[in-house]
Amino acid sequence: MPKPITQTPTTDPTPTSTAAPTFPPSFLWGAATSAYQIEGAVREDGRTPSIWDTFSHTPGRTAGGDTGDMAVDHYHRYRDDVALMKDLDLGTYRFSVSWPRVQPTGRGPAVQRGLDFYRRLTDELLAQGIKPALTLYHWDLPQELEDAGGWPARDTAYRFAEYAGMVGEALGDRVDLWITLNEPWCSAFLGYGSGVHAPGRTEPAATLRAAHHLNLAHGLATQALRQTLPPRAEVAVSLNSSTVRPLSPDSPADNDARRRIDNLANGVFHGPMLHGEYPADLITDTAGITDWSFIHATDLAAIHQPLDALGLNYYTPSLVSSAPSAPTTRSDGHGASDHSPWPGADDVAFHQSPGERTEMGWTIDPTGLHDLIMRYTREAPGLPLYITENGAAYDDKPDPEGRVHDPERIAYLHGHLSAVHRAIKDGADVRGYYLWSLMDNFEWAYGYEKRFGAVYVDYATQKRTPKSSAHWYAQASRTNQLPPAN
Ligand code: IFM
Repeated sequence: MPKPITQTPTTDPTPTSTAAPTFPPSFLWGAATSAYQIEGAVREDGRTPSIWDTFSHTPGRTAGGDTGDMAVDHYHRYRDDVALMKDLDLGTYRFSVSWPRVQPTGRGPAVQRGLDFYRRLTDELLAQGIKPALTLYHWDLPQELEDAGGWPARDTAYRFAEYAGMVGEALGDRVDLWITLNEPWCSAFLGYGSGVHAPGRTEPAATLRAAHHLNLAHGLATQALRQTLPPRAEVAVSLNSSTVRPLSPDSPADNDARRRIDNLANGVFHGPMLHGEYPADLITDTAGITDWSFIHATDLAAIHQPLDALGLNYYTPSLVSSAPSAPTTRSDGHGASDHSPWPGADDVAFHQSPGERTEMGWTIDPTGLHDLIMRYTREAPGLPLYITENGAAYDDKPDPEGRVHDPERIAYLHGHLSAVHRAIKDGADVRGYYLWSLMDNFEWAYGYEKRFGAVYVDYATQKRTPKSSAHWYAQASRTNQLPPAN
């Protein structure tokens, strides 16, 4: 992974005025996490292993052999964590439910002890005036479902809908914002394509089958939720839609590479979810890999459910060019693998966008977020948007007094929130923003090496220390305005 360049951090380049940007009065300020990244307690109260337990315990899969066994022990510390959120003036908190905790093995009845944890968590949030936002699937597929075929198997979509209905029934009285899937692109393309995520398979055709069954799972789960949730509840999905740019804007070949990656990154999900069809050129471009005969006659109608909102997760844009002899190990920012996550696009090269980078090696570019918001404002007119993830990893360390100063993260947040503000001014209906992440946690294949938190966690003691960015963000949340970045 390239080292980040540390210079003056990038800000949104076209601020609308010098006054502190003020957000709409109902704008929600939140932070996000996910179950496997924070909970720990992987063997408690009936939970069974997920694909991430298996993957992280497989030698060589994660940095340092790190696992989520303990993570940041949120399962036992949730009360203190909610108190911390209250101290930080968060208006909303996005968390995910661990499927193998509430429905071990992915089949059969829900386990009360598993559901009770999320009841206690949401009760605590509500008691503190923090709106819970619940994600049903943030990558922790019960291992038994992977053993039965995983996402490339159609049955997994039915299993997910059943699970969604159970959670909807149990928590529908206290959660008003529901997100079916988090970043299905990562589940399909990193889990079954490049294999850098669980379950670590590297099968191009299975990647596209997985994408379709994730789409189907989203549609069926949305229907199941509608049957149990009160009318006030919003149902959404969080896509890590990518802003894809051609290396040479005047090159037809680079523009064609951009088009193909855009279909594989974005259209493969938003096509069926928002428009009820896959992009026709995605099907023809990948004809050498699959004939897509796994799409059944009623699937597209099942996937194309009315949504109440769309969640967008954004970190950095992609820069691509046509490269007929592109190497198979790619620098597309999604981890090193000899297998491409992009089926049928071996002749596309990924480039590092110019500019400063975070500790992930990801270029900081708030204009990519503005572009993304405006794209979905056009793509889905009238559909409210939430930024369900945005944030940056830096190599944070406590100073001798134990304080953690992270001015780079403040600059990153300032730049991206300014871009959100600019998009709202340009007519986008963005209802809220969830900083990734509330606290440092298990960053998947990178283990605990990368710190995304606004709150520093000392992994030896589990002590939480809000970084200066947490205090900056609390002020933004309290005042509904962006404080200066320095
Ligand atoms: O940590 C992840 C999160 O689980 C999903 N979105 C991207 C984050 C940073 O890599």
